[in-house]
Amino acid sequence: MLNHKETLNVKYEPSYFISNYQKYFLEENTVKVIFSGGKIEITYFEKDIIKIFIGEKDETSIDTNAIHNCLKIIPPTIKEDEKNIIIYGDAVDTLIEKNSLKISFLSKDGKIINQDYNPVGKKDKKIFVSKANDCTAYYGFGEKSGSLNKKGQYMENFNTDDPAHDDNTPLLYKTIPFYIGVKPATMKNNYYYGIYFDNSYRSYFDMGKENRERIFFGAEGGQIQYYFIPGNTIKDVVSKYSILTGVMDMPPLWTLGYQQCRYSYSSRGELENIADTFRKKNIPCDCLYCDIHYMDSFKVMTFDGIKFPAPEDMLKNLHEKGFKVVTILDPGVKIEEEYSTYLNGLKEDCYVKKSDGELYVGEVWAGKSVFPDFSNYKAREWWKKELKDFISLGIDGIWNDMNEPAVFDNEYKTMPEECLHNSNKGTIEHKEFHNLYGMEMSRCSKEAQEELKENIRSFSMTRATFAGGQRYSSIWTGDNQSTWEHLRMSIPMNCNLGISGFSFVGNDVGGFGGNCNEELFIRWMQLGTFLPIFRNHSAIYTRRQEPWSFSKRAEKVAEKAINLRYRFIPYIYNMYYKSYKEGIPVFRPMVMEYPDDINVLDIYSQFMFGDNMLIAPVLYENERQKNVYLPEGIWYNYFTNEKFEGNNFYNIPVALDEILVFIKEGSIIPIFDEHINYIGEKDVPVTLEIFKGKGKILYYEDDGISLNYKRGEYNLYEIKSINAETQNTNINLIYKGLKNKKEFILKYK
Ligand code: MIG
Repeated sequence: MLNHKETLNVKYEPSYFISNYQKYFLEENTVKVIFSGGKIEITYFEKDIIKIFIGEKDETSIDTNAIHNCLKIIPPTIKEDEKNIIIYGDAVDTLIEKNSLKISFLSKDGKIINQDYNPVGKKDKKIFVSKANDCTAYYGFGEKSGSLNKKGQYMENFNTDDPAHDDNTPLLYKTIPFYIGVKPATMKNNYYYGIYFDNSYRSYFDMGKENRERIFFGAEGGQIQYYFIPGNTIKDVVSKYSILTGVMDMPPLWTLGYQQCRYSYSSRGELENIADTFRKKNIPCDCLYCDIHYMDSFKVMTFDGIKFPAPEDMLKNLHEKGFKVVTILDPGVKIEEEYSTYLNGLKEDCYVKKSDGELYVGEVWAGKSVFPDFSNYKAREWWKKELKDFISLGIDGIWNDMNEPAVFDNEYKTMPEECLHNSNKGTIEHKEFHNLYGMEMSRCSKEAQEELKENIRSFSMTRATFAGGQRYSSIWTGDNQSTWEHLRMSIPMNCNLGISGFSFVGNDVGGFGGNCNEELFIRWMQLGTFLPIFRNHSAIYTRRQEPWSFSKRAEKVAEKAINLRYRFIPYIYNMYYKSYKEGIPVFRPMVMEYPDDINVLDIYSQFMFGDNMLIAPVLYENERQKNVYLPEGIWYNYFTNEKFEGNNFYNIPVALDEILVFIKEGSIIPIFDEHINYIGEKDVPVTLEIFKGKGKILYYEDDGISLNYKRGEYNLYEIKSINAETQNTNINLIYKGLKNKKEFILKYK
């Protein structure tokens, strides 16, 4: 096994186990192509999602936990000629060359969208799928540092705790083996497709680094199976990918407010004092976090009796002031004779074991600890029971940390890969479950909250997860640093997470490790307004980062950024409705909105916040001018109303207390036009800011807190700005599931 942070740096090995085509036949709507060593199975699902599985003779494909929906299988139309087997789909055909057993995906007019470079290879247990490197850009790959477009890059997936990462770090906290290719076409502008490699082992993606003619991906073990997902646009592919792996639920409205965290607020007095300071200063805030020091000797599911006396009373008190409280949860359970959580898990045999059958013991904050086996249903149910007892004190959300899992006392800094999980699919080694551990833990946090508080939306945040984890939990991108480099890095990272199905995303605002400074703090808070999750967090022994920690001037900017955030909450909530309905992220790269504009393929110094807002944050020290690209159309500076012609680069002055926000012509932006200290403090009407031009939006409304929306209790309005100059706007209630209809305030800009 490799040392912590070491990568395999896999080189391509063209060892084919595929040869000698024999025959093909159709079985339960799957095309099976038999060759001497095994078989290729091709299944067409609805929307032309195509599953490819390549296995030994008797091997059957088993999906990982990422695959969510039972997509409808489409009976295929097959044609065979001397050279090829062709399977016809609605938009994409699959061609298997009998001689080489290479696979290609073709458009209906016979053009190649994607093709194998070599046939699939297997060496020992390693898998190699290679494709021609014929795209201009590759996006996705989950949480990765470095540039937006990953063409020419090498990346690896093995969930790893690495606070000191930089732009060249191949391994980070999460594993999402999915990417989108953008391939130039002749008759239209581009072909777009996604490839989801459904394998939970340590995996690798070489996007033309080793050899610029081919890309390859593969894994250390497991099965060769991937889904090919064609689409008309990048958005279309992302949407289809989220049919395959699931979407997030509607978030509780309060989670869109400002969130304050610190490692750690280490006593009840300190936490309450932070709460009071927000209210005294009238700086809005919805949520405070308790990091590890709230626990008694770092024992999960406990409060320290001396530093955090009467937690129920504390939580009640904070609730009355309009705060929600989220507590951190680590997977490691301290070994201690009188500790009930430890004993209960032991009694029910819920911990991960070593290959010799003894419990695996690893050192974490609590000292020697054992680890719940989240692969096992019974263990998850036990953990959820412990969690429900704990949450019932009045806790509002769970922050799942250290679930790569991270451990301190061996050179791998994680569980050794030969440890055994008693999964419901049978006993499996940790090397198979490693990348799934965090996701299954975060799933428990969601389910426990929802089982306990019937009909109340849950909130979880997790550091480690896997493809499909968006169904269970929001994420933050782990430990970053208070540096300009990390501020910049967060933007392409969030963009690629959005493309990978994760919309509910945050980065530690202000930076976690190291000391922040005034200017960096100001710029990061300004960006925070436009992060899907606006959470400020900093590490123990570093400079504090509450809004008032730097200077009067910085406090004013922070306050302005937070107030702007609350102003945009109705807009943001509507963007989350898109994430819930269609898997489209809140935070998007320019290329997602303008995929045919070659100027934006590699732009990540600015981004789209929903459909209509273009954000150009300052990302360099001392920068007071920013170079901005505005794509086609007319744009307005949100604050000054200054008009700009698109398809142009501009150099725009931006003072220390400003961030550049552009609104597209014809936009309708729903906002709260009143100061509130927290969500639900009072009823605030929704104002529609209507910009010049024509446009329309769908406006979604529900109670923001219960699960009733899943039973149809919501309203949908179609709002059409027919002519902003003559103030002509139509509002139509197109779906009514709530008792009352909303009265909007109209404000023409
Ligand atoms: O070893 O709980 O990423 O957000 O403050 C560090 C303490 C453990 C890592 C998390 C960070 C959190 C910290 N945790």
